[in-house]
Amino acid sequence: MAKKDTQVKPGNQPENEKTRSLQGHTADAAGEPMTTDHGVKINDDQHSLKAGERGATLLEDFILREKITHFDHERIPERIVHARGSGAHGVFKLYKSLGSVTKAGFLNDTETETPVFVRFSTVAGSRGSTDLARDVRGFAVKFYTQQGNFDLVGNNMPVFFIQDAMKFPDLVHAVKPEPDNEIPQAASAHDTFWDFISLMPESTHMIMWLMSDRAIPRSLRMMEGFGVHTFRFINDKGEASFVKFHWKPLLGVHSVAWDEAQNISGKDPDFHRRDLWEAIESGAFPEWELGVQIVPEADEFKFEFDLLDPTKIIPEELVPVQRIGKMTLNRNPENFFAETEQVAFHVGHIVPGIDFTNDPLLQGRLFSYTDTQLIRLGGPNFHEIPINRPVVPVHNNQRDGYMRQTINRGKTSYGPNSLSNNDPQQVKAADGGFTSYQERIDAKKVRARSKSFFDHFSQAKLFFNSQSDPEKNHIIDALSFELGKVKTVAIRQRMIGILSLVDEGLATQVAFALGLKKPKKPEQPINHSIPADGDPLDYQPLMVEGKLKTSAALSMAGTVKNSIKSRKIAILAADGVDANSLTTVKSAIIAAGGVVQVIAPKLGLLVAADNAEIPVDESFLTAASVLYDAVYVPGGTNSVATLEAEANAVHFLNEAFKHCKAIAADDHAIQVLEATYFSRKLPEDFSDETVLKEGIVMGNDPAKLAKQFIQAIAQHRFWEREKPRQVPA
Ligand code: HDD
Repeated sequence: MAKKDTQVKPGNQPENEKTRSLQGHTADAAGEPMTTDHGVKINDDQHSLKAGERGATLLEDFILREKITHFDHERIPERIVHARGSGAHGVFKLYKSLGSVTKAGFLNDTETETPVFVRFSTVAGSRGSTDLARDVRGFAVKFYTQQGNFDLVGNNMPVFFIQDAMKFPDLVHAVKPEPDNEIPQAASAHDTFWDFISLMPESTHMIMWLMSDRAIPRSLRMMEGFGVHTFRFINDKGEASFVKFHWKPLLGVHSVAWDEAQNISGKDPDFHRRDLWEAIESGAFPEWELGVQIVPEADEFKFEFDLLDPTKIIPEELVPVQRIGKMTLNRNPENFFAETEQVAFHVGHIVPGIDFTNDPLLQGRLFSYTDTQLIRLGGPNFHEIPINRPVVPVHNNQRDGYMRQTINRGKTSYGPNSLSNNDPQQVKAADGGFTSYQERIDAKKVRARSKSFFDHFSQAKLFFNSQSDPEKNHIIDALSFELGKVKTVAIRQRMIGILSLVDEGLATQVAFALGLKKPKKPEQPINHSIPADGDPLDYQPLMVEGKLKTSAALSMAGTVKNSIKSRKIAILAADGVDANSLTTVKSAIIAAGGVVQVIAPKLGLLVAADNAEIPVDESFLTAASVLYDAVYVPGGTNSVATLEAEANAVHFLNEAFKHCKAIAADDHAIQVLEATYFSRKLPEDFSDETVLKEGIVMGNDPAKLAKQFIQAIAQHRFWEREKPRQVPA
């Protein structure tokens, strides 16, 4: 058993059973001679073999041919969805045993540390697209358990666009760049997506999530994860219960502003990937608690919605989330392609103790994931790629195929056999052999959807009504932006009709932004998922008034706001800066776990007023306020005079204000703030209370100022500041 397997390596990157198993496949060229792929030492890798110095290149040049051929074949097809992703290794540790509901070993033994590999992703964009697209984020976790691999292939939103896998290719075709001109990249703001959505009322709940700030996370480390479907837990008596999986980030759930997201896409399209990488390199290991909502099988029909419908959540008020363990990501991959690109997740990778339900979206996924790996990774042996191998031995009668690595010994590759003692042997259920849950089925074969799936609006309303005012405004803005990019007015109008079934105010405000008439509530939205012989009246959505009006867990407003760990803070300075004013605040932020960068007109060293030399991390040319969580301006007469006259410094502050970030300045730097747009809006006092409300700190005592600033940064954003919406930045 892999007990307490973690050892800290230099660079804070611990090893575990899985990372050690990968070591057997690594290569390190340090100090080694260069060879061909076949081990022949190479004398000249810089020149091709020619007939004379100016002569034609010779076909016999096997070194040239090998180098170019390998290069020509370097790329594999990118994932059809979730192409852009970032991965990390880590461990999962259980807090309390779930033995009464599941026999899954890694959910029973609190001593075991289970190695994991996680890949986060955006959905629509290509491999090289920006991290900050408005999109769902994939949250896929591979647990390398002692009973084989369990993959929890989820998203950062708990519901999905469609109820049946049959519609997945339509959804993806609609959201991907349009087929004639391949525009736009990594964006849902275009006609085909909204055409499809406006004809698919079942996607309304998901659209509320997608238009919320959940779609533009501050960091991959600050988002929730969800298994989405209802799965089954099975205990050692063969009894089943339903389960929904959640990941709760210990840093809280935080997002950026849309204007900020769009700017980050230009300034640093790798923003999330870099953030994850740097956090792990610096030892600020990202952590999530695994949560479960468990529903006894007997309660299957006690809800207003169908547990099998993937467009529904189970509100936490109805079934609380039990936090049962913690995942820590503590090691970056060594090679992006070998690990993050070649990792193959599959909702069908389950272990004894976990089983599927009949959610029709889940059922279709069970086919799709192996199928896609066959084309993406080139054949049936993708499980042998080091990142995909379980940490337990693999024995069966599967053989051969492209790129087979295993050298299976012996004469037999069939069963039953008498020549090899009938090995490999099947395993009794009591000894850990997988047996499927014996669900009773007595049904006619039909192409149909259950009427219990026909309420498309009550949870969309629940989500919208649970948002804080700034969050509601962001949803209105997002819809106005997205539909504003749609060229076909009829599509915009149709969407307004759908929105009016969620909230009249929402629909009215979006209609206003689009210059459309106040929406007329459609009597019944037409559901276009109707079979050729179906009667449209049989397919109309049901208008259900949900009993629960709001659910606190759906808003990000109440999330954890007690830490600035790994937050990035900019200090703007120039020659002549007051070293005490700078270093006191810098040291306090670092002590609180924040990351500080000094930004100056040029790179190199700053000479402080007392002649101390202070290293510069970024110049105004390479940095941008959107890449930071907060900004501080220290005192020092010459530094302040330079910054006041530096348009980039003033812009930096204006933008930080516009994006509702914490801003601090030494009293002696007041003239820099006076050069900003928001000088008219500076608070009248800097009491703790005002600072926590306004997010702006000033003072002449750097230690006190640092304390207040740190509290303000922990609040993440001061969204109330957006109200005037007039800041030019
Ligand atoms: Fe999927 C990839 C999550 C529905 C078919 N999906 C993929 C990834 C995630 C999800 C996180 C990326 C895995 C990685 O990092 O390699 N998918 C979801 C969730 C869904 C969902 C949470 C709904 C609840 N997916 C879904 C359906 C189908 C697919 C209904 C097809 C019927 N998904 C795929 C795929 C992908 C994939 C085409 C592309 C790359 C891959 O599988 O490995 O098979």
